[in-house]
Amino acid sequence: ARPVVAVAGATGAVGQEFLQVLHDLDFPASEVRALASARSAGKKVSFAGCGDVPAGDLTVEEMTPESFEGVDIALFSAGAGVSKAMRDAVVAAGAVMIDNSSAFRMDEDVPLVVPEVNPDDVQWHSGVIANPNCSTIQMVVALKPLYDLSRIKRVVVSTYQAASGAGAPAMAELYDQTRDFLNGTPEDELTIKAFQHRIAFNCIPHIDVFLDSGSTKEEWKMVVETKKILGDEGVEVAATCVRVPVLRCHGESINVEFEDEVSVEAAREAMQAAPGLHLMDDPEQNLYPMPGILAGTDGSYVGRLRKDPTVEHGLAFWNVADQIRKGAALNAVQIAELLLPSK
Ligand code: A2P
Ligand code: 11C
Repeated sequence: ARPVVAVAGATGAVGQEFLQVLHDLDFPASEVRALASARSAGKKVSFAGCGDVPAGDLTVEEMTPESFEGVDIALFSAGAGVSKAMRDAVVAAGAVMIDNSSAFRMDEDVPLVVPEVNPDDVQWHSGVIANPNCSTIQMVVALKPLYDLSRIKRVVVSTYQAASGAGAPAMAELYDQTRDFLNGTPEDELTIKAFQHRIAFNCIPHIDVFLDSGSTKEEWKMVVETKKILGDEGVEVAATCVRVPVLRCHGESINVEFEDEVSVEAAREAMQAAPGLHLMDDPEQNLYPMPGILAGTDGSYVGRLRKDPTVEHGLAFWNVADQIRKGAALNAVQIAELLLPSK
């Protein structure tokens, strides 16, 4: 029988995108359930249809442990606390939880999967498969073909992360604050809720909480998740994560140091052939990936590929992806595809 799919957090930024991606990939579902908090119960969310499910509004149901009876695949993006609270009910119902939150990513019995990089890891799940952090996903899609040319010793990455990474309300805050700022609203009257500071016309080097090490948790995630996905604890990652006033698409400046020589030409060829990765790299035509032209796209895009002459075997490049699609919803639905019987 075709799977029953639950979308947990269906009213959120990623939840809405789950519904869009289920349609875009025509996921072969027999039923799709939209779940959110009690606040949204009874609301309608529009759905373009997939599999046996026709296009039409879905009525949002309050998420409770009973919501998962009869469900085969539960796509979660309702926050780590909700994932933790619902895990047992989902697994007891016999469903597989594909969780976009950070709740279980580093658990030993939970695979952390990017289908272009480590698809086989889905096989050892015990009810939960974790979707990595968005900034990690787009980077490892770009690193994998390079890693296959030579082991990677060290990655230095600085991110330029879109407001929507912090959810739909954060995206609205950037929009409204920019308008209010331009209208002359005094600084102390601007609404600042989603971030620690004004995001309009600003950059904030602070995503998630600070750790004792001095790094943020977002930076730590890029370090530990990259090692787990590549299956190599020896890959060192130094990350600095910055929020920028962009609505959608994270940008990343990435420097890679290899064990062996990797020429720009060899890297270009390997990246061109890699699944889910697109080269957009023609400086003479001013062509390189940018958030302003890539919102809504599915791939991880690379440009500005060049030698890093400051280390023995080094490359540098610039990477952009729509972090709500490849960084969250699309990656999760691609994981669900790996679970289909024909795959
Ligand atoms: P709701 O809209 O009813 O609050 P975002 O990441 O864009 O902020 O979205 C978060 C998603 O998680 C929303 O769909 C939200 O539903 C849902 N959510 C938040 N808290 C809960 C909860 N306690 N139980 C179920 N769903 C929740
Ligand atoms: C951001 N990367 O841009 C975060 C959002 O661990 O899934 C996703 C956090 C996570 O704010």
